[in-house]
Amino acid sequence: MKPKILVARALFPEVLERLQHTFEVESNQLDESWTAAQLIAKLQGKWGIYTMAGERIDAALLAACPQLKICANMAVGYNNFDLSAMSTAGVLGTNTPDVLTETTADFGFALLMATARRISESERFLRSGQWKKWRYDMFAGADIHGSTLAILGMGRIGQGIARRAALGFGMKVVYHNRSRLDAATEAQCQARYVGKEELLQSADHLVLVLPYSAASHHAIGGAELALMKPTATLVNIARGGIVDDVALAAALAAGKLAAAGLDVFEGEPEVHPDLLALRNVVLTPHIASASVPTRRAMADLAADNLIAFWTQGRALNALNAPA
Ligand code: 8YV
Repeated sequence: MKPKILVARALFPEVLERLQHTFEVESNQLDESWTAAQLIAKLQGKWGIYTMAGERIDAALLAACPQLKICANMAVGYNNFDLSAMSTAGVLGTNTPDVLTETTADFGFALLMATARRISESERFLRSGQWKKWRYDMFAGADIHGSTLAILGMGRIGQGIARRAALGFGMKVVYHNRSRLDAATEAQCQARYVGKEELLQSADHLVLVLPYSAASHHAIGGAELALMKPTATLVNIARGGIVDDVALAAALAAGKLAAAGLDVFEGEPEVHPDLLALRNVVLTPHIASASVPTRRAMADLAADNLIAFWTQGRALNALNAPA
């Protein structure tokens, strides 16, 4: 008999079909939003769940779903998983690293350039019919080439951004991370390790690419923003909650920071009204990994994790060692 799995959100039909070869699949192609209680009800009798980083897997859910053995996230970030509760409950977590690295680094760069060069703001101006004449300082922004790029969080995506910056745009790259990279990787990225304070002070542009955890909650708040240059740009493609959105909006409104490009938000899909009211922000709906081939590769890899765990007893991207 095929084991039962739940696919929590809408998914590529071809990937659903692949899953159906191995599993009895209950899916959510209507993309309904489920409460925690509805999710628990749907998980009764399920061996696995295919998640998209929005579904919270915690001790309460695990206690209510004793048959669950694997949660496969279609995302590299897995802050929706309480991994220690999952290990205790004997439940495996998996994610989708590597396949999204270059696409997400491309987007980090796109958001940086749109923000520093005021592309969204100037397009809004043009579309609203305000462009009557050219002016010497019209939408003059900050340079990318030759400037200092500061990267907080230097995993695979941070390194991809560093390579683009150094090799493509002649930027000086500094980074801060929990652990320093080895010398060969630093040389390849042409990146110099600095302390967090120096990182913030030296940044012409700051890009955030660190994972979200209790330790990184509000890693950028009022005190950190106060260390930055008033001409600097901040880009967050990591997770909402890493930046204190209220403090960021206040700094932007007060001219203590020039501009911000944000793909992730505290409490998304809600966006704080103070951010929505600002002209000097570029706001995108969590799309950093959203190229068609990459989203398909992520979807396939999450499916592969479920299939490999069932057929071979080993997932490709295990995050924990369940008890
Ligand atoms: C996902 C992401 O698209 O992989 C991640 O961690 O943030 C994005 O690439 C998003 O989490 C939905 O799965």
